[in-house]
Amino acid sequence: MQPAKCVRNSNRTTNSSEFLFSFIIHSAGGLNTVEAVWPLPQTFISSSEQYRLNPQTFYFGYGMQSAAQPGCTVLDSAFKRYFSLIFLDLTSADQWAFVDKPFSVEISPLSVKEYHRYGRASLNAQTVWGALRGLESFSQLVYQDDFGSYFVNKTEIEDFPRFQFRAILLDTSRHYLPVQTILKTLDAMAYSKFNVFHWHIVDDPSFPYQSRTFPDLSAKGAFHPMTHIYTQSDVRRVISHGRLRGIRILPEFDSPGHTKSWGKGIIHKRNETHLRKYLEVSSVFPDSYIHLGGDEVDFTCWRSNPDVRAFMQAMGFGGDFTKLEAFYMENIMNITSALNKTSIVWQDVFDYHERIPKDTVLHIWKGVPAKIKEELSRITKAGMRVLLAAPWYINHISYGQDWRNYYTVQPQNFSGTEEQKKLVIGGEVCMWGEYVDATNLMPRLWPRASAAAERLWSDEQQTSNVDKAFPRLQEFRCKLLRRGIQAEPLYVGHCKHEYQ
Ligand code: CP6
Repeated sequence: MQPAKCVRNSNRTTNSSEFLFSFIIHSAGGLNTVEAVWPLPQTFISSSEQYRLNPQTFYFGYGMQSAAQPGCTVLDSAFKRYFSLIFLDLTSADQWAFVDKPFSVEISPLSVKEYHRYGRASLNAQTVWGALRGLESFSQLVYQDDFGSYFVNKTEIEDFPRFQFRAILLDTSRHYLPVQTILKTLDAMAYSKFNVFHWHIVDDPSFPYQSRTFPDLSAKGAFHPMTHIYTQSDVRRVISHGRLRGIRILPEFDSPGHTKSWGKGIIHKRNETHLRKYLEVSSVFPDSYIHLGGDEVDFTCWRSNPDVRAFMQAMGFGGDFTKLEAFYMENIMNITSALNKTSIVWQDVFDYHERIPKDTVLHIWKGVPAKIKEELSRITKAGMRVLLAAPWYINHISYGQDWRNYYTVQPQNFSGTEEQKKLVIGGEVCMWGEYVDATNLMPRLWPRASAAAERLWSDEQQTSNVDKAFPRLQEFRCKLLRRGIQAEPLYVGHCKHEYQ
């Protein structure tokens, strides 16, 4: 929880109100840089006027008019983080005297003209989350000359995200990912302005989540009951690390399919177990969304079970397993609603269900491009919101520059009304874990996920040329290396700061 020091939505982890941040840097000087910010801001006006930053005197501060003030931990800690990221090699810091005015951050809607009196660089945002995005952009503008001095060019940026949901899925069931690896991924997500971490935490192979209510699930279902689990304190660390970076944690407890690992430690008391399970999930994870899964239900399993068949007879479902699936999903979607949370489910659920709560989000994961468009039309026509994952299976790899495919996706290019298109709330890069663990996660994710990040953040028209994006993404990848992210190369070339 935040003290009153950072009013305006800073307590909400759910509403990605990152809208409208802008900043202006005034200066006098010489050199030039390319459009240095990834993903591309909505408005970006830069000049060759150069401005020198002195690490001895530079600081981030709150504007006098700002609704956020010292004590707002989200911004206090972001100031520290971005100071370190900008001045990574402080040991060789400039020694000469130079008096900077502060970089000031305003959290309140002021008009552009009012910035000037606060200093040479000022950032204006409607929420702390918007301010975080602005700090990221500012940090990407700073560069060093051959002598190690820091510079920023005079720049004006106005920015906001095209889509409110910009997610990355990690799968911690096929392989366990150490908490450190997850935290590092959250760091890198913030660099590309992703704002949702979809934690596909359990699945068939293992159940690493250590439940308060049902400790046997991980005791018996994890790869190892002590070393390959996420304790309650691990989960809290992930949530707080994400929150400080403006990243919501969306937990997925996929069922009724993909639940083999649950079998070892489950308690067989159907209704009561259900409620207690979702009560725990809804209280451990503060986000207002819960992902319920609902994909790829294998009916042969149910068919093989006499208890299941007897239950179906009693319920009047006959031999129709889709009715049983509908019954199950409706049950857990209603429990989720009763707990004041919104459900996200994989698209399969749409096919068998008439009674889906209206606010449920359908998650598109399958199909060739033509089929995906059809599905987007069909589901949004029913007035349901959709989240698009299918074009961004980043766990799939091939020789060459497949980031270009991720970049050229057009999430709203399907037949439908403007109203329907608005129901596309965003997209998700999926890293399914069958062939991925901590050894190869980072280079597989970055910078390929960043290509999708620009599609989800930036203006469609301004980012329609993939060849123009190439040098910018190469440059951004070098920035990731400098920050210690093992991002793989896009093609032939070198970076000033190679990965150490
Ligand atoms: N695991 C779970 C998966 C997949 C899904 N659910 C999946 C399978 C094939 C493809 C993409 C995703 N590995 N639990 C489906 C959402 Cl191509």
